[in-house]
Amino acid sequence: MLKEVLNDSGKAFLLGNEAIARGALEAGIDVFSCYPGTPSSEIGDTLSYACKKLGNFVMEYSVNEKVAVEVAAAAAFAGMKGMAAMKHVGINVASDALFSLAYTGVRGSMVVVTADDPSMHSSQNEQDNRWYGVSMKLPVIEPSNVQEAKDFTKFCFELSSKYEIPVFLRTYTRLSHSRGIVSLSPLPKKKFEKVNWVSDPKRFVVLPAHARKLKVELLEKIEKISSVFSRWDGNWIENGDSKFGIIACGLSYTYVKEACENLGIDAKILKISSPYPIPKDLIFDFLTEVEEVLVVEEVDPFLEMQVKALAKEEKLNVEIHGKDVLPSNYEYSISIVEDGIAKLLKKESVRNKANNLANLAPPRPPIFCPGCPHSATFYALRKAVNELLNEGIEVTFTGDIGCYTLGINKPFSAIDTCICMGASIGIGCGFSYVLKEKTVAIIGDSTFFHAGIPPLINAVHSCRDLTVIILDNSTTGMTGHQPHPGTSEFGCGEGEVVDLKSIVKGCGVTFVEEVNSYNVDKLKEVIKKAIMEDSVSVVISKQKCAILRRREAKAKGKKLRAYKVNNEKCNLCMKCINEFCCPAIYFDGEKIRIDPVLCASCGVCKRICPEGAIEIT
Ligand SMILES: Cc1ncc(C[n+]2csc(CCOP(=O)(O)OP(=O)(O)O)c2C)c(N)n1
Repeated sequence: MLKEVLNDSGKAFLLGNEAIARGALEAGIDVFSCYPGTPSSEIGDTLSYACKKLGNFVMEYSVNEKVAVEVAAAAAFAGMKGMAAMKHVGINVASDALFSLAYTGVRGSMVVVTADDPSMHSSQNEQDNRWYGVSMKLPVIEPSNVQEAKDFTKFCFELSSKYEIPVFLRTYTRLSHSRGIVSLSPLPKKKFEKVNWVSDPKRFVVLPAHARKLKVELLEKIEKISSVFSRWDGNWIENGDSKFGIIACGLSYTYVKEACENLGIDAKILKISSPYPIPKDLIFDFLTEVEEVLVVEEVDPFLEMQVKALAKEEKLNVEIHGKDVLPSNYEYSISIVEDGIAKLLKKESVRNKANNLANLAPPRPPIFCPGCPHSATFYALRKAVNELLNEGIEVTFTGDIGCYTLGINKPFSAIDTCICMGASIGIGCGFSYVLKEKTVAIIGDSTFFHAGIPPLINAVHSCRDLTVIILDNSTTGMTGHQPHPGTSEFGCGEGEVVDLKSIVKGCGVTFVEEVNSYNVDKLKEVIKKAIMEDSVSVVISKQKCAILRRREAKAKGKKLRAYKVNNEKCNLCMKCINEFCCPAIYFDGEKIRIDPVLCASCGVCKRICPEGAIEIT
């Protein structure tokens, strides 16, 4: 629980992400920065809470992951303790800084949390960020339970400080979002105090001449760390009674334990919590004691390849398996691991039935919330493009990542592409070169600040014919309502609000109009006008996220007044259901009704009803 994160000692029932935050607090963190993204977001939300309560460290929700890493790195350059957290794809954004940070190293300590998402519960891809460890030459630590999540975070700070190197802590959805009882250590009594900068350009200015020397030092550091990992108690061997061994990493370790029990086998197990650099000596010892080994790890054969390479290098006579009997995609489960082991040992798998029961749950695809301003924007957009289509003007939609990606669904069908944050405008620039249709790029406010500004400048500079609709709901909605530069908070206090419209104008856009999203008639007209422009046009569709409106009303003791249908006037044309699709409006078989509990009082249904049959209660 959030409050328990600040307990002085004893035990607490924590979410994996809360445990990571607690680990950072126990380590005495000075500066924390993040950009939200599932499954990492609660690390930032917990440290934002802790920062306001403790006041002995600083934190910010940065504009994007690259900036987050740079902010934390600056603290570590100055001899302090910095940590940055993000989802796996955030590391792609931050990677430019990270590759060179590996060279400079740090004076204090720096931990970078990468939250991977096997099975893509809430992500556009399933990239395995352990590879970043190899290519950047940065250590990767991977916990397998909530206690380890806390303890290993602390360990990452210690390792980073000792070897003056940034360290990755790799978590993943199933750990970040599960709860467990965690034994706490006391929080250090510390103050936050500024320090003086000690200049060392040979280290912190990566000119080629400096970088060449730093690269050699980096290789030496990583070699040393590999031997440290062979002695670290986060990696260990469990002796079994057979010549069959299993090497397991992360959550797979816990699956392996149960799968072996279910199958009644007593395998030797090597638990690896440092997938990079691998503890070579420990793995060597393990391989010499077995004849056949199965490497169990989610997603890529990352350890498997390294173990095979080591066995070949050392000319060991051992058969190594992994992805030949286990899948390279999606999360594992006890039954998947059990099947893999059984297949290899030619045993009958005693399948765990829980997974099959999960399949019985009815599918519940995500939908816009009642009163979501994005529904109103997509309603107006769909109306606008239908009217333009009648005039022979066709439109393509480039989408972006956020709640508004749901505009892909019927009846709006207004997302043709979605790749990564900011790509709506970048792909829109490209489409405007090659497509006959007009292009509309749809992007959220947080996403615009994160990655939308450079492509907008690009569009203006290269004279593109492109309409950009910025959906400004004054929050980073999809990840849990974190602040962004367009809002008044920055994580640890009140900040300066950066005006979206001024930025758009500052990028050189001359057609910029801001419209209340709920004013669907005006919005439709403005969108049509914007699309008909032959240059870059920007429409800012502005209205606070309905969940926040509801919360604010509640906090002020105000009750939102629900709308209702006057069934005398309603002629069952179904436009409110078929064209607007508000989850609060339904047809009960005879009449259209509005669920007063769900209604968020946006009033859009009243505006669009041709019969004037919707009234405020
Ligand atoms: C590089 C990267 N970082 C973070 C995320 C997680 N993420 C998905 S959408 C989004 C922002 C959503 O906010 P906004 O653009 O304001 O749209 P809203 O959800 O409020 O409609 C974030 C942070 C991501 N997909 N990629």
